Amino acid sequence: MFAYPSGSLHMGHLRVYTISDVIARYRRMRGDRVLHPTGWDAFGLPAENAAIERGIDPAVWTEDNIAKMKQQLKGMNTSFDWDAEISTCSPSFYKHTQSIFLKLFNRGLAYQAEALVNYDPVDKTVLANEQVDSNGRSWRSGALVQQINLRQWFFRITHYKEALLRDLDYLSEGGKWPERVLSQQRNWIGRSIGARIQFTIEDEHDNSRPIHVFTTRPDTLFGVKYLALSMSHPLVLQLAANSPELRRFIDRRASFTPDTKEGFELPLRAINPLSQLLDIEPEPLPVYTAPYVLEDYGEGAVMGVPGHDTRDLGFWKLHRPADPIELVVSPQESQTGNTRTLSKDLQEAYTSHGILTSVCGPYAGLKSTEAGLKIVEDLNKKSLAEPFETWRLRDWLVSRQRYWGTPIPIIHCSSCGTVPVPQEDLPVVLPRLDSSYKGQSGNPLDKIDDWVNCNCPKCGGAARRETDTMDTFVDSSWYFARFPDSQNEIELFSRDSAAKMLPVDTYVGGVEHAILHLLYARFVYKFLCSEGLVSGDEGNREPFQRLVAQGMVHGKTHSDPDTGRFLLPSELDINDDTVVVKATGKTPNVTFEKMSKSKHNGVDPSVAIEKFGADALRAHILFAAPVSEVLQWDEEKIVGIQRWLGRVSRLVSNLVVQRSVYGGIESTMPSYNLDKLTDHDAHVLLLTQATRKNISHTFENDVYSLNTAISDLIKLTNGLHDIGVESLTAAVAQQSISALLKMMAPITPAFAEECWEDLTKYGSVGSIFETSWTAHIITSEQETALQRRQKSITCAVQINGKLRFTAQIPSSQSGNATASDKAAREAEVLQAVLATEDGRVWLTERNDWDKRKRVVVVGNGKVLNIVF
Ligand code: ANZ
Ligand code: ZN
Repeated sequence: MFAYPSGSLHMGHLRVYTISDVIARYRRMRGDRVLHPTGWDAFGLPAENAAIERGIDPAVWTEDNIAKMKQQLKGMNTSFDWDAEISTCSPSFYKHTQSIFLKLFNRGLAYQAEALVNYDPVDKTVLANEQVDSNGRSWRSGALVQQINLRQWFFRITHYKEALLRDLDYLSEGGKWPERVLSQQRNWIGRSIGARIQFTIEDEHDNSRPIHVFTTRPDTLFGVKYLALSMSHPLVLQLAANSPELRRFIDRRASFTPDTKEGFELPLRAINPLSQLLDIEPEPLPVYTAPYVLEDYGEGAVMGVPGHDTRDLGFWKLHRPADPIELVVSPQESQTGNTRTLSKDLQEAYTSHGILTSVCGPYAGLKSTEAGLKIVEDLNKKSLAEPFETWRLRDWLVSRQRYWGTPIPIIHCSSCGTVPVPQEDLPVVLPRLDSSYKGQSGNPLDKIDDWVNCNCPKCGGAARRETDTMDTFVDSSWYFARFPDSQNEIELFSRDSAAKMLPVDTYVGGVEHAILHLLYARFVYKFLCSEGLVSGDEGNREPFQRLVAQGMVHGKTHSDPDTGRFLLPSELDINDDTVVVKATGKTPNVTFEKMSKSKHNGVDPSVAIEKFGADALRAHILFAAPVSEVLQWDEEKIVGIQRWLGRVSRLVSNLVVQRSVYGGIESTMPSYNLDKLTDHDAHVLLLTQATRKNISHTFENDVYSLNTAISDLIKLTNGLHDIGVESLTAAVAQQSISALLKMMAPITPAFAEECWEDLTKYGSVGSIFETSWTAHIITSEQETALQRRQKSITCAVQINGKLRFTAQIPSSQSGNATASDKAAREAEVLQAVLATEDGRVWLTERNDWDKRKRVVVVGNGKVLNIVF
């Protein structure tokens, strides 16, 4: 995902681009043709605010920021294809954003309608949501923001709702996208299958009329206790005309929270359609208007079933505390024989499916789903219900009454109406915003007369340009499709380049974009497919074939143990292993939280790069947490990575020294004479081979586990270190170390390249990135042969008489016939045990190896006894 050019990278960028860079570099080494592009999501409010506050041209502000951030990205050792770079605010890009708008318009998928916007009555301007503070006031004038209706542009994303939902199944196959993102998409699209049921409403004068509700649980129809209508239901508005009390209730709407249980009883009665169906005496039900009923969902009306719906239960208990609650569905079959289950003090609604109870007449004993279908079917015969589907997805409001966005290519003519700008007149270029805009309010475009006034493309008469610009989500809904052909002036991209490169193979980005950005991109891609611009099989018209969604980076946060106040770094006394609050001398509370200015826990990636080097940071960021999880940024832990890199670099220099002995490099599979290899050689070759297999798998299929790739590489390094280059056959040392460097190269590119250069000074084989990546460093026959001779045994290690751990060590090769054989075996056992992680911890950390008193090897290495 490309970045917003705020002016400086944040830790999230460091994380996301490290991941994508590792994948890109690995794929290139594997021989794939890789396009690893990036660009800038360059429109949006902050640039415009800079113009208002400081009189800076948004274009200049943005370009400056891009230049800075590009330097920072390069400082991260990323391998982006800068040739393909795009910026959404450049006319050469937004020309095509405008042409997508026109294509949508021509298909009736871009349209105008009235919608509520935030309006500042003092500045007389429309505000973005970000410009309204938490008290509902304008960020600039401080006025209470009003909601007014305004004609705005929409994209008809709902036209694609079925495909948007269905194709999530395709993305779910084989784990192409993470399930949590898929379920967020599913919920947002929100298809509900249920029924539309007709009740009869009677007023005080016994006039009756039908009203419809949408329900997903027609099986609970026997348990309906009331109806609730939204506050803008036509019936409610009609009644409000003659009821000041109701009017006052409706006027309080802005103060209701979404989970309020408030309601207002209307002078109406409702009749359950079941009474008509089953010919039973109708029991009139109360009717309310309630804020919890959404006006633009379903029918804007619900049937209240307190026994089986949590919100309905809360509502009922508040308004009718003395009335019974009916349970019409029960979990078990055995209870179907129960008579009416009545209760006033039901604590929890029974919201699961089950079996209909005996109150349900002819439906008693049926399972919920079956009963629901049957009830609707029966009601349907009398036109009292029909199966019905409701979607949560709404059309996409793309109008912004702002300057710094893609101009909507529409001209308003008093005789011809809404006229699209002809394709050949694109781009409609934004006029420059000079310093005179400082301190002004409203949409600057409205005031730039020589831009707004134009001629109608149809009749040639005087006309006005549309001054709304597009939501920046429109820019980012298609930018990725531009990369394969980013210089194309005529089309979005050529069919040829699209056919070669689209869809995107791997898309990496923050999980915070799980809903809107991805949904919009999926929509636009499907549209481009329907237009024939991209080919894609039905069912698989998806822009991102694999999505890697990384978790957030949280910062180390210090707060005062007494007051809970967040502390500035300057308020802390930080020593090597202690941190105290300067003022009180107490130890601060340490937590990890989302980085923010108010918590003083932000980390500037550039400063960290200066301090630790980009490669150490890249490795650390991957190592510190699995890709999908929150990463707790703790710089104290980078030393571990630095130590590792130091160790690798020493291995390389040791090998370079040894090199006078051995000549060439890059003999990937030397024809080893296995018989001549030592046990150490065998061990190292097998370890390198295993590591290579793991790493290839991780880079290719399991990017989410990149953290384990680092630990595998550290293990291999330690294995090589413990044995020592000098104890290995030169060719083996050479091969393993160059394999290690290659595996590190995608992660720590500069470091690996530098080591590689040292190693190949005499061989001169070019960049490490030009070498090939093979999944095996020895043939599988060699591997089996080595494994056979490398049989290991389990060694029980006792320290001061206590069994502490067991270790896998090589079995004895010689027969231990002589005393010197025996001594050699003892040395071998000790070395093998020390080379294990447990061995290191128990013998060198928890105990001081140099202070050992007695070491006894029993049974050829089955037991090792050490006394300290
Ligand atoms: C009766 C009922 C009984 C319901 C029960 C649920 C459980 P989803 O799944 O999200 O689509 N509903 C319908 N229209 C509504 C509106 N405009 N505002 C608020 N709520 C509305 O939810 C569908 C359910 O949400 C519907 O099924 C309805 O409550 C409620 F045991 O009908 B149900
Ligand atoms: Zn005209």
